[in-house]
Amino acid sequence: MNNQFKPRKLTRRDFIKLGGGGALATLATGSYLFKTGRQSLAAPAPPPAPAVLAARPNALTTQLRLAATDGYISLPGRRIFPAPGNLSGADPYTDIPEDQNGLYVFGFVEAEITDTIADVIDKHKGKVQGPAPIIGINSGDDLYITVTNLGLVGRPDLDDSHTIHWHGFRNPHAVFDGVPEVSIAVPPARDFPYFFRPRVAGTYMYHCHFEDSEHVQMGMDGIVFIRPAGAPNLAYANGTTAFDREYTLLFNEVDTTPHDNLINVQEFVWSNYDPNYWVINSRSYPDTILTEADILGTELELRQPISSLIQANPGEEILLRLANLGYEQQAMQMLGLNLTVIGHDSTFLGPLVYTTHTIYIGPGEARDVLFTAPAYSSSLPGGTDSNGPYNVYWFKNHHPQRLVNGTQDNDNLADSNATVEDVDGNPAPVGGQITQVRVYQNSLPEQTRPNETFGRTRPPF
Ligand SMILES: [Cu+2]
Repeated sequence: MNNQFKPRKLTRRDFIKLGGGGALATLATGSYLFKTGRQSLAAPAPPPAPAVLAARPNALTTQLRLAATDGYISLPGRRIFPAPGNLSGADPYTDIPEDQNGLYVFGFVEAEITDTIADVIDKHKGKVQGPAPIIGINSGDDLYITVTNLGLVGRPDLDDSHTIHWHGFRNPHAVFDGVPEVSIAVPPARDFPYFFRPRVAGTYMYHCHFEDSEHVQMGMDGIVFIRPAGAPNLAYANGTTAFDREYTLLFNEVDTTPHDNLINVQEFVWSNYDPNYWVINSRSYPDTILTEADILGTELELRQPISSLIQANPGEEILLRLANLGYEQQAMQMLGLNLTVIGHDSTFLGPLVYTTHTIYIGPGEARDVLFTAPAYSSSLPGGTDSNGPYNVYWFKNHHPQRLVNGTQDNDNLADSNATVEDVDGNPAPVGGQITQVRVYQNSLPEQTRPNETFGRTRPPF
């Protein structure tokens, strides 16, 4: 055993010994072998950890399938149907009115693992949703995700591949990391099975990494989180992180120009990126506060099903899993409630946990935030929905120009908003990255899954 091993530089002769081949292949192989050799000589590795790799009696295997496709989402001012509350028998994917102006996007939708590729194409091609499905998994379980590329209905001339990259995940092998230059991308009408064994609890995000500045802006992103093993109501393996309800909120900003250019077969120069929508879970206010029951039978149920309304009973601990896959930093304020930030980028902050009203969250960053729902008081601002009376607390972007719909930065806010309508066809003077916390009088049932919402927010109840 040689513990005195000194690293040495790879000489030209070593390099040649490692194999003739093409220059690129030689370089890659050489550098890999060099590192391996050095490691084993310097400190002989203990035998591979059987405790982890062999029997894991409590481990579960989760199999998912994500179909990558395109289609349209609905934003205030960019409605597909003039009155999205009522599809009135129309097929929302084929009976699109001539003057429709929904937003052309790419995305991931959940598909049946047992279907053939042809079946998945039949069922899901062109029927995009935003954002991608929420994925939650326990630490130590095995996760298989089959990505199926359905091709693009709106741009049949393009043969873009897709991948999934689990952002921030300690992936031991590049092949499942989704960076196409160093692994595998999935071409149209093909499947690829990704494998993950999650270990470190926390909130992450996943996105397509193929031509990523375009595909992420086009909508190929979602939130994935890891629960500590055996502790479904803890954010991290620490008793101070217990919660009663959880909500994933994915922040993005949207520049509609590259979306419009893409469907109209035009180039976009990304240095001209100038967003005009700011969304939470692909919805812009007032759509952000709609519950699951509110959107039944509407185009939002089909296209943007994940609510961003936060509901609570007094005294409950509420976990917000926040992630940003836009290209701007956002400052999200909670007016009137203390937020306890317990995690940054899937890392428990421990002694560094802090209390604030404003969450600063940059591109590719995640935050885990807890707050305690306060008592209900009839003297505080609020209203009544089908769950009964509630107090309202606003969770909003600090930047007033990001509380608009369809407005470029320097436009006159009042003028440009006059034409933007909410789901009922009424003028919506405020838009963008703003949602509500509604605290009721103990009228909410228990949540059975993240972002589950209850009741209707809009009369008639
Ligand atoms: Cu993609």
